[in-house]
Amino acid sequence: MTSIPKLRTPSIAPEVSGVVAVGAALAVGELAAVPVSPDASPYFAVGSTVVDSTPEAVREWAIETFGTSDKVALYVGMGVIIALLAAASGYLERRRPPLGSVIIAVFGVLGVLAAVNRPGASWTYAIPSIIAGVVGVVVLRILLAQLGPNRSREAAVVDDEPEPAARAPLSRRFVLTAAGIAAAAVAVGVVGRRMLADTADTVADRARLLLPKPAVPAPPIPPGAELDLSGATPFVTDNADFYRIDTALQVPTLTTSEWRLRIHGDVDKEVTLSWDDLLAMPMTERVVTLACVSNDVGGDLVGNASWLGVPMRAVLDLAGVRPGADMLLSTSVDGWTCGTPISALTDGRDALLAVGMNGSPLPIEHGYPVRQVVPGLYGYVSATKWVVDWEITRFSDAKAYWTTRGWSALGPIKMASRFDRPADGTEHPAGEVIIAGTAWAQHTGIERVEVRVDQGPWQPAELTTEYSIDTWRQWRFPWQATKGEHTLECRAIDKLGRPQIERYQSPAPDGASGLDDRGYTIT
Ligand SMILES: Nc1nc2c(c(=O)[nH]1)N[C@H]1C(S)=C(S)[C@@H](COP(=O)(O)O)O[C@H]1N2
Ligand SMILES: [Mo]
Repeated sequence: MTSIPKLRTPSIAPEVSGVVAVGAALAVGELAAVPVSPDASPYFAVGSTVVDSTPEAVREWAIETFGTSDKVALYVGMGVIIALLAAASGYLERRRPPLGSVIIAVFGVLGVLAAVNRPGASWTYAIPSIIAGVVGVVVLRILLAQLGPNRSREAAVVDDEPEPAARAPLSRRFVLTAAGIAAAAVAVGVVGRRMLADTADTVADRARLLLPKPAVPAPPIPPGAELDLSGATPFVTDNADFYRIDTALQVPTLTTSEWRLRIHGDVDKEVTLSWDDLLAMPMTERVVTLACVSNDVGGDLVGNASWLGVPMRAVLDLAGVRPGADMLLSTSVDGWTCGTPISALTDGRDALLAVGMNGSPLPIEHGYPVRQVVPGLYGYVSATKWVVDWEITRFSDAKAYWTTRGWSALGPIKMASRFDRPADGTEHPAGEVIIAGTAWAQHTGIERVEVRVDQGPWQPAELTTEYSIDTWRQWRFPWQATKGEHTLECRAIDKLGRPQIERYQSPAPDGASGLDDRGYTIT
């Protein structure tokens, strides 16, 4: 066996380890903040907190001294302080373990505290700092382990002078490991920072945006459309509660000035729309219930929102669809594709190229700045978010993302009804128990909802006021519950008199069918 060649020990190996470890931690913290928020980055959360809590006098002094580069000065200053503390943590971890690890862990805790206290932060803002702290400690230990045993520890206790022996011979492995980790950290940090900067631009763009008033506003929601019962589903789903489904690992970030929609294929003339072009067109506001094909019986991958946008038909007319074309193949900025029947965009229903959701610009994860919403079709064949390209084509010529993965090319939403309250498996005293739920039959409308107890006769539930055939409808069923274990089922009947399909089918390939049920114990 050949031994690893020993190099002469530079006296700064433990300090270098500390700096590399903390650098790697901060770099990973940047990347980990990407799916959360720019404000969740430990470095910037702490930096912003320092800025926000700086006394006015100090701030004025900083602005006077550094001018517009006051923030740069702050971050450089922070960098220097962090580097010194990082070096100290390496030194201490070598001589008094685990003191260095403790310092890094304290950094992590400060990051967590700063991040979760940023405006609008949720608990998820803590994650990047926690990951960063763990990475920092692990890297520090890996690097110091490469230095071999610290033969001076006992000696150091006796004689507090740093001993030459405290500097164990440095292996080539240490140099390679430290350099490798440092290089990886720089790469990870640069990528993370760039992605955060893109997100920050889009966040700022969205915050500045003022949406136009609709030329055609949505009819007001009658008070009777919503049940006033705890545990019942609100008629309009808050943006923060709206289900999110997409293939994007990293939410696409696109500003309004970057956005374009190119319309091509079987058209009379190719057209490219800019944001200003789109906003110059009259806007329509519509309340539409959106559902995911993956929503299983009783599931909650369905939501109802007020959308503001330009009718898709008006946009198609700018280019002119040639006869024979039957599919709109839309593509998002991240390359996801979706095939929508042109008939569903031109038959008079309120298909929108939407820019607003419940009175605000689209949330970034719901497609900012522009997405599609088509009543009656599952999201995978209609609701392209971050949409940038429309190709007019034919179903016989093109296949979209999910169709190539075995899902049906056409995806009309199947009628469904579900229980919302009380929760499954709960206990209630005998007597009246108010059961409530939701039902939808988009673009046909709900005529009736029925409930049966223990496979008995179907009994009518009370329906809330209908808003439109494109929105879900809440229902309630005052049940005279008797002692024992009971199973309740619900079903909807649409305006064409068709009952919901009772036979269970799982979501693939074209949406689930079957009856939702709940079990209750009545005492
Ligand atoms: N760009 C893009 N748009 C997309 C998807 C996607 O993966 N990428 N998923 C679709 C699916 S399957 C559904 S159900 C809806 C969900 O929209 P939401 O996340 O706003 O609720 O978006 C649709 N639009
Ligand atoms: Mo979906």
